[in-house]
This record gives sequence, structure tokens and C-alpha cells, in this order.
Amino acid sequence: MSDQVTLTRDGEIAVVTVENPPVNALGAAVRQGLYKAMEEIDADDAIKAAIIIGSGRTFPAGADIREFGQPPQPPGLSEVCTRIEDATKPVVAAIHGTALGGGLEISLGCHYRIADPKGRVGLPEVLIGVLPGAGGTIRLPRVAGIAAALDIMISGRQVGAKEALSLGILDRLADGDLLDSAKSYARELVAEGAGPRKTSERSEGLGTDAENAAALEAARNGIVKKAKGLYAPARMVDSMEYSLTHSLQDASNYERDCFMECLKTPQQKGLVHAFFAERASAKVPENGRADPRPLSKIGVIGGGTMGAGITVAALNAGLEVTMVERDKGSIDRGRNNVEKVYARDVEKGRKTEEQKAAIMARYTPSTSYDDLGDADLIIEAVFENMDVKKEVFAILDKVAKPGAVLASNTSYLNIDEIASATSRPEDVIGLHFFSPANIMRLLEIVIPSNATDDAIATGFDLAKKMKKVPVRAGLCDGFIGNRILGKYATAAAYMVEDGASPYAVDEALVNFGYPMGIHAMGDLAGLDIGWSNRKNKAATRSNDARYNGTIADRLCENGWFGQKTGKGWYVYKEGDRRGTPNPDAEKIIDEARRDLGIAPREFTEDEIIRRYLAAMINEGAKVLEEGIALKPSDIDVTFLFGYGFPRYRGGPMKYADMYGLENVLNDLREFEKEDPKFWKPAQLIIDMVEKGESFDDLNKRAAS
Ligand code: T1G
Ligand code: NAD
Repeated sequence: MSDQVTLTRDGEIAVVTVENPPVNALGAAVRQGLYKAMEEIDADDAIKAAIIIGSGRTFPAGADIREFGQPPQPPGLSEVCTRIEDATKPVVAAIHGTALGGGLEISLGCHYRIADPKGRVGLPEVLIGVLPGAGGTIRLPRVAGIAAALDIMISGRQVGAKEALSLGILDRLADGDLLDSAKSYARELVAEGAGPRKTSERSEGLGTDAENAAALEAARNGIVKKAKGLYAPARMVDSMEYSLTHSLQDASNYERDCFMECLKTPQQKGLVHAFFAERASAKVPENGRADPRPLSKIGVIGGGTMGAGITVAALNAGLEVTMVERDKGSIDRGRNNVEKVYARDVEKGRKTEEQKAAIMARYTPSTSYDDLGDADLIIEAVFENMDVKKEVFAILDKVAKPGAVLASNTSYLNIDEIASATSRPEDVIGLHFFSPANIMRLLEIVIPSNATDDAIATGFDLAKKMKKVPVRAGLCDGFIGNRILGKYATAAAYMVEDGASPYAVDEALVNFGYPMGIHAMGDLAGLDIGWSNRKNKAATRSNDARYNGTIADRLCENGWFGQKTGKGWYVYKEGDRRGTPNPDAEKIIDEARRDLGIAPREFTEDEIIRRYLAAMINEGAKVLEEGIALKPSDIDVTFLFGYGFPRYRGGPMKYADMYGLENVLNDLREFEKEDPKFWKPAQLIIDMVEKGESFDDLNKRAAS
């Protein structure tokens, strides 16, 4: 066998166990071990049936993604699945945890499938830019039907065991211990004389030729269109269609070719990068050096937009929450902001009244800070005003228990100064959530100068409990996300002043893969937030930098703050969230250009994207130079989970590598001619181009 696959016998039943922690990925050694095990089983007459099972927390969760792009090592996964299917004795897959991708394909190669009721199955290859390449597009439709199979593949969703049973993917759910149940099932099959049952030769899931063709067409017109920008979904339909009229061998070869085509696409590289970047963001020095403090009770100060969202995220994580507001009216509003989230869940059948009541029982509204005496962590989300925040932290310093972690959700303010209002700055960190805080997965964990490792580790522990994607950010104006946003938003503002239509800028960004453009995003968040930020900074703004707010200020001076006022860059009818271009905004743009003495010029879509990304990447490099971000992939994760950057492009720093850092530098050099101050290339980019380095090289260095 191999050291990652063991074969044991329990009488006439063979048990093949995959042992490749943490998720039993189907790397070369596992494939070789499985293949050898099938050879041995077929050769041993004493064995009447076999079981394949995963050790530890899960059945194999897929091919080993780290092997992508490496020279292939035989046997291929498709070959292993067919070898299992060709076994001369019935083979049962015993599934627990997550049988995903190649893992589900292995189980479909088996003749029978039993699962732990809490188990899940899926083919999430689309999430990493490929398609099921080991028989999934051939075997799954034969048991589950074409429509269900394509829904599972193109959504990438995980299917619970009960649903998988009803879809015909599973044959049985285990009752009690999985291995024992699988052995009884295998013995039953032997007793019944039930031989091997090849999934590739089954057709229960399939309809008539006309029905199958209709389902494929529906997929092409429906879900494939929804998978905007992704290459793999259309190939999944092609491969499935091909398999209906060709032999298993020909269909497997065709599926393989489709898989190899996907492997060559840039979006596959972007998606795999995003997969590992997301998992690398919590690997920070502080977590390695200290354990988090206990965390079961938290306090939230402020029940507004952010305080309520943070409270819901904490309640969903099973924590107890005490929310403190200024007065009765405010806390009633705060409570209502929280309760209405769960009321909607009940309304939509996502929760029962009992579940809502049980959650709200862990929520305590209050107007007294004394009620925070036993909180392990307290998150402040009051007005974005330094004096108000320092006043709050001074009170927390008196009421919070020793060892409590004190955190601010400020978007821009200096957390060292906020912490200076306490006698325990070592317990103060920044926890920068994104709105809506119960939905957005990004959490910037901001590291002030005096914070201790265990206080920081507690922030990461909270992120894990809340299923947030944490990013460690150093202290500067706007941390990682808002600081870089400031630069590319400025580049967009300059383009509009110089002649670009804000709607053309938005269209270019949507074509690039964003869910919406920066002007539509501004209208959604509220243009007044940027306006007050510009006004706050007016006194300290340097005079030799070109101002970026002339047009946006004039929109706000008219009271046009976006969706909340029905008008901003776009005009919004009642209940309409998309909006149409605001003709009055276009008048204001023309006036502003005249007042600024600007002769408007054309901007191509390509130039709009080059400027937008150059500004983003350049500031990203400066954030790395200053150690505000420890590795480029953290910047990528920030923009993937907090700012709508298209996941298949991997994030701005990954995009820079794929676009070519030299090209980024050339763009910066070109734009620098018109505005040396704004477009001055980061020294890091200049040095990396000289050394022929990529941001991926920096990621690898940070991981070593
Ligand atoms: N390959 C390599 N490493 C993997 C891996 C994989 N498939 N899955 C997880 N890991 C690593 C991960 O990087 C992390 O490492 C650790 O395992 C724990 O993961 C032909 C080609 C299974 C639901 O897409 O969705 O099969 O950070 O932190 O939250 O058709 O991992 O500790 O060093 O995510 O409990 C299809 C991907 C592959 C599943 C567990 N399969 N994995 O989640 O733990 S393509 C997938 C997941 C394929 C065939 C094709 C999740 C999980 P480290 P984790 P988790
Ligand atoms: P908000 O105006 O919706 O809510 C602030 C709440 O704080 C109000 O309900 C107010 O009554 C309460 N409050 C004020 N002073 C208080 C005090 N002394 N004690 C107790 N409660 C007090 O504001 P918001 O949008 O929730 O923003 C809160 C913080 O989160 C700000 O620092 C903001 O910069 C930051 N933030 C906002 C967003 C966003 O998109 N809105 C995103 C990230 C961070």
C-alpha cells in the first residue's frame, strides 16, 4: 500500500482507510495506495466486499490542490475511480465530514455509498476554477439527474447527507458508528449476493434524450449565464453532454481535456490563490506566540448600523452579548436593529420562533456601563469622533474586569490615541468590521503599538468563532482597506474630472468582474461618509496634492447622498436598488470641469482599468513597505472579502503578478508624467521589477 492508505480485514470484509491529515487530500501517495488496495482486494478470494473510509475528521475532501500545475504522478484520479468501479467485489464508500470534489468522485467510483447523517458531499471545483475531472460530470448525473448534478457543480455548494440521500447520491445513512454501519451494509450486500454496481452504467437519474437535452439547454441558458466571467461552468455542461453519447473511456478523456483547459485559465490561478490566501490570513506571528484569552461574554457599545451588526454576528457565534447605548430611546432602537434581523429569518423560514427566542435570550440591552463588568471583550462602535471614543474608553477602563480586551471599530481614527484614554493600552486593539457586520466576512484586526500578543490572539479567536476572515493590519490612516480605497477612489475622481463618465467607469469595473462600480458603491454606502471625511481632513490636507472631491462635494451640497436620499450619482425610484444615471450629476460634472479649467478627454475602458488598478496596487505596495500588511495575500483577502474585488482575479496583488509587475510599473511611469506626486511608483515595485520578483515570491517568503 502506501503510508497514507491502509488495508485491514474484518473477516470477509476489507477496510481501506485513507490517512492523509488534515483533510485526506487525494495526493499521489493516496492514489497509489487506493489503486494497490483494489488490486489486493481483487486478488484475495477471502475478501467478499470492501469499504473505503477516511481517518480523522473527513472522507477525502478532494484532489490535493497543491499538486495543480505540477507534473502529473500516476495513477490519475480518474484512473483510480475507474479501478474501484471495475472491482470484482462490491465496494462501499463510508462517508463522514466533507466528501468533496475528487472525494465524492472516489465514492461515485464505489458501488454503494453510506454516510454519517452529519456528512456533506459536493463538487466545489468551480470555486477553484476547474471542473470535476475524475468522472464527476459522467457519474453524478446518472444517479442524481442532470439538473441536480449541474446545480451542485456550478454552485459549488455542499449538500447535506439527507438531501444527498433523496437525490440518489447516497444509498443509506449510518445508524450509530459509521464503520460498523458500513460493515453491516457490506455484509448485507454479500448475503444478498449483490455484486458490484457500476455508477457509470446506471441511468436512474437520467431522463429521455429530449428531457436530458432540455436540462442541458436550461443549464446553458440559466446557471451558466449567472456564473458571469467564469470559464469552467460551460465546460461542465459540455462534458456532461458528451458523456451521454460516448463510452466511459472516451467521456473520461473528454472530461480530462476540459479539465486541462480550465487549468490553463488565469482565473483558475486567481481562485486557487484566493483559496490559500483566505487560509493564510490567520497565520500571524501573534497567534504563534500566545493563546487567546477566554471568550464567551462580550460587550458592544453603540447599537447603530455597526453595533447592531456586530451584536448579531456575536450572537450567531453562540456568544452572550450586552449592548450599551446612551439612553432608553437609543437602546430600544439598538434592540430593534438586532431583533429585526432574526424576525426576518423567522419570516423567511430560516429560523423558528423558538430559535429566535433562544438567541435573544443571550442578548442584554443596557444603558449602564456597569453591566459590562464580566465581559471578556468589549467592542466600541459609537460615533466616529475622537473625543466621544476617548470618553467611552475612559469609562471602560473603570468598569471592565482586569484582562478584558477592549476593541474599537473605528474606520480611520488613531487607536493609540484612543487607547491613551485608558491605563491599560496593552489590552486595546482595533476590530474593524465591514457593513453589514453580520454579513460581510472581512475583519481587519488592527494592531496598536502597545497591544499584547494574547489580546491580539483573542481578536483572531473572535474572528474564528464568528466565521470571519481576519486580516492583521498595522496602524495607519484607514488601515489596509480604506487606505488603499482612498487611492483608487481618488484615481476614479480624477478620471471623471478629466473627462470620463462616472457611468463608463462603473461599467468598466463591472466588466472587470466587480458586482458594482465605485460610484454605485458610493451611493449604497452613502456619499455623506466620504464628504464628512474630506471635511475632517480639510485642515491638514497638503496644498500641493490635487483635490479629489470637487464633484462629490457638490453632489452632497445638494443633499444627494445616494440611495438613502434617492439621488446621488444615480437616481433611484422607490425600492429600486440599481438606479439610472443622474442627469443633474452630469450637469455638475460639466460645471466643475469648466471651473477647474479642464478640457475633458476620452478614456477607454482599458485605460480606466489600468489607472484604477495601478493606484490600488501602488498603494498596496506602500502598505507592504511600511509593514501595515505582512504579506501581499493579506491585501488580496482584504479586497476579496471587504471591497467586492472579483474572486477569480485573486485580489489586486495577485492580479499585479498576472498582469505583470513590469506593466504595472510602466503604467505608473506613464501616469506619473501628468501627476508625479500621486502616481510616484512605490520603491518596492521598482525593486521587485529590477529583481524580477513577484508578490507571490513575497507570500512564499512570509510563509517560510
Ligand atoms: N488540497 C490541499 N489542501 C487542502 C485541501 C485540498 N483539496 N483542502 C483543504 N486543504 C488544507 C487547507 O489549505 C488547510 O491547510 C487545511 O487543509 C484545513 O483546511 C479531480 C481536481 C475540506 C471543507 O475544493 O473546502 O478534487 O491552512 O482550513 O475550514 O475533480 O478545506 O492548515 O495549512 O479549509 O475545516 C476539490 C477544498 C478539490 C475542497 C475543510 N475539493 N477544501 O474546511 O479547514 S479539486 C475542494 C475545503 C478536485 C477533482 C478535482 C475545506 C474543507 P492549512 P481548512 P475547514
Ligand atoms: P451609527 O451612527 O449608526 O451608530 C452609532 C451609535 O453609537 C448610535 O446609536 C449612538 O447612540 C451610539 N453612541 C454614541 N455615543 C455613545 C456613547 N457615549 N455611549 C453609548 N453609545 C453611544 O454609526 P455606525 O455607522 O454604526 O458607526 C459606528 C462606528 O463604526 C464608527 O466609528 C464608524 O466609523 C465605524 N464603522 C462604520 C462603518 C459603516 O459602514 N457604517 C463601517 C466600519 C466601521
